[in-house]
Amino acid sequence: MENEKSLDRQELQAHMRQAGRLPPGQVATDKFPVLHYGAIPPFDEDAWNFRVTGAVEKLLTLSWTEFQQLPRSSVRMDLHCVTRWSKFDTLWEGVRVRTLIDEGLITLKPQARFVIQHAERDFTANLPLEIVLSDNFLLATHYDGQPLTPEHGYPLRGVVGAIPGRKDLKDVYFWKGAKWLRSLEFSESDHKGFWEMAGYHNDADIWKEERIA
Ligand SMILES: Nc1nc2c(c(=O)[nH]1)N[C@H]1C(S)=C(S)[C@@H](COP(=O)(O)O)O[C@H]1N2
Ligand SMILES: [Mo]
Repeated sequence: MENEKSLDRQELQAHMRQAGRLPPGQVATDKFPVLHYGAIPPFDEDAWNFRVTGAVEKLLTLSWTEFQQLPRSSVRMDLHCVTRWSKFDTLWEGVRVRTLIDEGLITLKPQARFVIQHAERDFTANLPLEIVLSDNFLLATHYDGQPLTPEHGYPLRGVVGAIPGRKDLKDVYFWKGAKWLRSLEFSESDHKGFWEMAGYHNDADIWKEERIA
C-alpha cells in the first residue's frame, strides 16, 4: 500500500514537471501540511471584523455576517510552499480584492502600491498591489467546498498560488497568504512581513526560487 501510494505521488510529480507546473526545487504532495508560527487563534464571531485601512478614500469595517454576503469567486490553484512541497489543483472560494473595488467598497488612493495583510496576533504578510488584485490572490473562506478548518485559517485567510496556464501572473510562495486574516492595509511604501523580517525573500518568486534573502 505504502509503495503504491508513493508511486502515485511520483507519477503525479513527473506529470506536473512535464506540464511545467513543478517549480525548481519542489516536490509534489497530496497531503495538506499545516505551517504557521504560534498557536491557532480562537474565532469570536462577535468581536471579529475585517478592516481595510491605509491609502484608501474611506476606511472599511465589515462584520463576519457582512463579509459572508459579499459577491464570491472561486479559483483553482497550485500551491508552492517554500519548505518545498507543492500541492496541485486546490480549490478555493471567497472574495476577490478586485471585486471589493468594483463594488465600490474600496476606493484606492493613487499612491497605493503595496498591500500588507494583518492577521491575528500581529502576523503580517506583504505583497505588491498588482498581485493582490490578480486572479491568483483570494480572500478565502472555503477550501475544497468546505469552510476553512481552524489550522488552515478559519474564518478567513489570504491565499496566493499559481493558476495553471496563466503565465501572465506573478507566482509567489504560499507564505505570502496570511491565515486568520483581519485587515488589509494599502500602502505607498513596502513593509516587510513576519517571514520576510525573519529572512525570507521579499519577492518570493517560485520560478526564480526566491526563498531566502
Ligand atoms: N497567520 C499566519 N499565517 C500564515 C503563517 C503564519 O505563521 N501565521 N505562515 C505562512 C506560511 S510560512 C505558510 S507555508 C502557509 C501555510 O498554510 P497552511 O498551514 O494552510 O498550509 O501559511 C502562511 N500564513
Ligand atoms: Mo511556509
